[in-house]
Amino acid sequence: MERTCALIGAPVQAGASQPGCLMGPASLRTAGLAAALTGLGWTVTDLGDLSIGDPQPKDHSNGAIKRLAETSAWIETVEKAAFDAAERFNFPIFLGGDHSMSAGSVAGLARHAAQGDRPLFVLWLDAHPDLHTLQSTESGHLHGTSVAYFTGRPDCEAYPPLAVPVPPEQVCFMGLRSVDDAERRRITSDGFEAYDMRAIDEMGVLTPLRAFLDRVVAANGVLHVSLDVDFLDPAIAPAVGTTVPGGATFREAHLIMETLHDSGLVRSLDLVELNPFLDERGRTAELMTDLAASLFGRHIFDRPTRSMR
Ligand code: 5AB
Ligand code: MN
Ligand code: MN
Ligand code: MN
Repeated sequence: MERTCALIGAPVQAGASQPGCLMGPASLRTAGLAAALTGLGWTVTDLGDLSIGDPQPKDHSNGAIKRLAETSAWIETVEKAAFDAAERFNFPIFLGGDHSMSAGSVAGLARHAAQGDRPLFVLWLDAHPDLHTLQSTESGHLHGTSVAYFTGRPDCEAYPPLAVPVPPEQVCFMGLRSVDDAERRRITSDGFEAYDMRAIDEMGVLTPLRAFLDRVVAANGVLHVSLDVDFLDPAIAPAVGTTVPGGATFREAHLIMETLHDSGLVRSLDLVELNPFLDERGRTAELMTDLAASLFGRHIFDRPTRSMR
């Protein structure tokens, strides 16, 4: 099987609570992401960084919202880039950038998957569910709205029109530990699969992950993984503006990636929210790179794996 991978940088930080994510793609490249994947037998093409023009400011009835025009322009640009990359490569990796980037990457990938008549499933590894609409966000930081957008919730109309929404039943959250009231209500009412950190403490990561992967297989789906730095415990991943204590450990995170690799279901990945200004000697960038390598098949001993399906 051909193993072509594309790196697409999206240095967006308009959606974040503080500046710095702009440097995320450069930091992941510096950590050696391309070489790590090449070493695992993949042909890696670095498509460089996307950019947006200078969008006209947009007003919104929710006065808390910050930098709507820029975020919208990024979503539109990343959506197109994601569709194109999925067309040309077996495995696109999107280098954020704050998590608003994923509103675009998931939307573009869902449009591409629909063209091949396969449902797109999304594994959202994050302390937060990012389920605010443009009405419900109180902070106004738009990195907290991506999932609401790509699942087609109302009150996201100021964003670009969405071609193919991802049904909430096709989204699985793991690692939740900071959930706002409006988000909590949506998780229960809309049928998202959600595992908070207590569930992971009680069950470990494999039981919930396998339950979700079984559903992807049953639906003949393809899987996208969106990895927010704050999924990880801040003690091992300090380079993020939204640290929440009690996150995933080093081995929990690697075991998820190793299991995802063995499933053969994953077709695309977001590495988001890395803020290199807050890093310590590059350790968070290196950890994110190593986690990507585990997803691409780095392992200690051989085990039976499935080829991409
Ligand atoms: B991230 C919060 N829910 O709306 C908000 O890091 C945090 O992409 C959003 O997961 C965090 O501001 C967004 C309090
Ligand atoms: Mn195609
Ligand atoms: Mn997030
Ligand atoms: Mn988060």
